[in-house]
Amino acid sequence: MKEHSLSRREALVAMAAGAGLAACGTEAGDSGGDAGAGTVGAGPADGTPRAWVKDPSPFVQHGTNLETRLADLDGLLTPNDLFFVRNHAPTPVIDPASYRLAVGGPGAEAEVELSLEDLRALPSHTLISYIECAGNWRGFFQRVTGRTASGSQWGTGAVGCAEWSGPRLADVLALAGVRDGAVDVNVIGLDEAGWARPMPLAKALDPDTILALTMNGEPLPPDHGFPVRVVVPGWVGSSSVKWVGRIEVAVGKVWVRSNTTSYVLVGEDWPADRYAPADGAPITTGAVKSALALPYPAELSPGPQRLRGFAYSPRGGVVRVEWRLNDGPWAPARLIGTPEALPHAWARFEFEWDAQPGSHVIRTRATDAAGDIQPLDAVYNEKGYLLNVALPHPVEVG
Ligand SMILES: Nc1nc2c(c(=O)[nH]1)N[C@H]1C(S)=C(S)[C@@H](COP(=O)(O)O)O[C@H]1N2
Ligand SMILES: [Mo]
Repeated sequence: MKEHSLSRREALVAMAAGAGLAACGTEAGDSGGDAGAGTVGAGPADGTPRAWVKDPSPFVQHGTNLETRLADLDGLLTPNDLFFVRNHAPTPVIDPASYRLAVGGPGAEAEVELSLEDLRALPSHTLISYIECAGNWRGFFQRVTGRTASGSQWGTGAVGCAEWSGPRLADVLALAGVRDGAVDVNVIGLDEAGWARPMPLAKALDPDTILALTMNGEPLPPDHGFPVRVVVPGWVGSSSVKWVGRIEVAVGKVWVRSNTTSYVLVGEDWPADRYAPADGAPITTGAVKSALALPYPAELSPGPQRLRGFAYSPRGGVVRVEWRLNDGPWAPARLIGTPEALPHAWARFEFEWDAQPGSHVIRTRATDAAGDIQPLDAVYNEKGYLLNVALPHPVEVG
């Protein structure tokens, strides 16, 4: 494998040298991201500007974003058509023939360019991983802390679980060669936002950090990053940069929008001076959570029935889910699927309930492989990230 990588890298370096590599600039921020691709703008055939390509009708719309209704989901894998969309700018439509991925930077030994064919020719790694936006559940801050957090008022549906496959980021970095002094790897998108999220070299080299070319066995849909997105299991969704155009290996810490002003914890508990140049604590991993596959609030008929939901954690998956009716005792729910086999996937859970007429509150709480459990009290942060309180879910039975 190593020899293969080396000879391939030499070939690519030679190729890149011949082509003059004009596209490889020094852009390390999150405002550019125009390296080597044919971005041709967004919008459906009728010319109506909108932020996504997929049919938005199954979703709850929040500006440029689409929230999944968890009640529509059933199996382990979220169908591509029902997977939530979090877009900081409209979905770019990228021509796969002219697409190039640029890899380089001060921490790399060479600047290389890879076509989609080059990426498809590399050894492919497949994994099942959930992706959740750090702002998922933001809309509940008012209810559980008495204070509204700023940003899209998501319910429980900025999360989904899919099977991803593509080359390991480590194998792609090896084609450019990583220098001894490399510190951060910044992954930069080709959308108008130039969305980017740096990660430490060790996370970039994690065997489960991949450049996904497929989602649930199909080429990535446009809204989910076609032709290439990075999947960073365990880290919040903002790290899984879509429409990757450039990968920059840096010799110092890289500060961009996604780790200085967005996706940072801001509030009394996170004094800004401690985190400069960030406004607060930059978020990496998500939190252990569980949610019912029901509308919020839910309306149910009386009588015995089975309720179900989804539970997930970045720390080895979920090992236990409990549920509680109003102020009653916690009772175990059944878990479907083993976290040992799929450590990055979400778990499904279910339990039976003999629903009595009236207004109820159902809470669920998950415990993960590391022993973390969802708290009963929420901690407020101004931008509304990582809420994982055992969520009081209103259920009207009539
Ligand atoms: N290029 C790019 N990548 C991006 C984003 C973006 O706006 N642009 N949004 C990020 C955020 S905040 C999230 S939560 C996930 C959402 O992935 P999805 O839209 O495939 O569900 O993509 C991440 N990757
Ligand atoms: Mo996000």
